[in-house]
Amino acid sequence: MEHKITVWKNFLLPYKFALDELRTKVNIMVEETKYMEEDSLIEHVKTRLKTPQSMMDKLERKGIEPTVANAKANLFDVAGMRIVTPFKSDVYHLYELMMNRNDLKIMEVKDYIRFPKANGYQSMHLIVQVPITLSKGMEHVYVEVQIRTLAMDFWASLEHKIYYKYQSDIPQYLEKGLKEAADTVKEMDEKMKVIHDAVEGLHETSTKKVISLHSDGGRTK
Ligand code: 0O2
Repeated sequence: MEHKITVWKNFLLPYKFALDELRTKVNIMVEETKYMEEDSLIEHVKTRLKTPQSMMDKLERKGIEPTVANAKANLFDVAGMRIVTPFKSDVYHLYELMMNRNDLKIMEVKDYIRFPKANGYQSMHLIVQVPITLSKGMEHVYVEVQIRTLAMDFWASLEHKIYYKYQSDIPQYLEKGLKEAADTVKEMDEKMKVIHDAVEGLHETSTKKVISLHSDGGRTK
């Protein structure tokens, strides 16, 4: 048993390094953009490594023998990074910055923002290949990156809690409530962006849009 745990711990080490490397690269992208545009592209970043138990469970669910070799070949979310941004446009800006780097390779894109899941879930998912240099040479490690706005993240956290509480069998009234809340999230993200752009004087049209958000034509405070 002791030996088995050591094997899984050693297996996880390159994934930890890949998260460290990717975090540095994201920091550089964000700092550089901030220097040029002042606004920060991100609110916060969280990383996590799957536990050996959850990797074994996932492999078993897929009908695969739970070994480290199989985990390496079949699991692309052993290392996960969640980047939370203020606005939807920041999600796509970050995605573009990542795409344009020649030290990262985007292996898969799932755009649940343009195409939300049936339950209302919104997020941009990327599988990113990150190169790391070890004493034995270079390795390419997969990291699952989720990029979403604060509002989308708020929704996803609550939905996740409910999903686990009800063991995926969510009562219909809660499902309906979550779907409505997801529509509100979408609307809020759009409104906040319009207001932000108007304040920053980015677009004349944004100012007009903000005025039209006020039922009284924006004449009263
Ligand atoms: P954890 O602990 O959050 O990582 P797979 O990658 O094989 O598991 P799939 O469906 O192809 O399966 O992956 P997808 O769609 O890219 O989603 C994987 C992760 O996205 C999930 O990880 C969640 O973190 C998140 N996610 C996907 N759909 C939803 C959703 O409807 N609600 C919420 N709250 N999160 C979602 P895990 O594996 O669940 O666990």
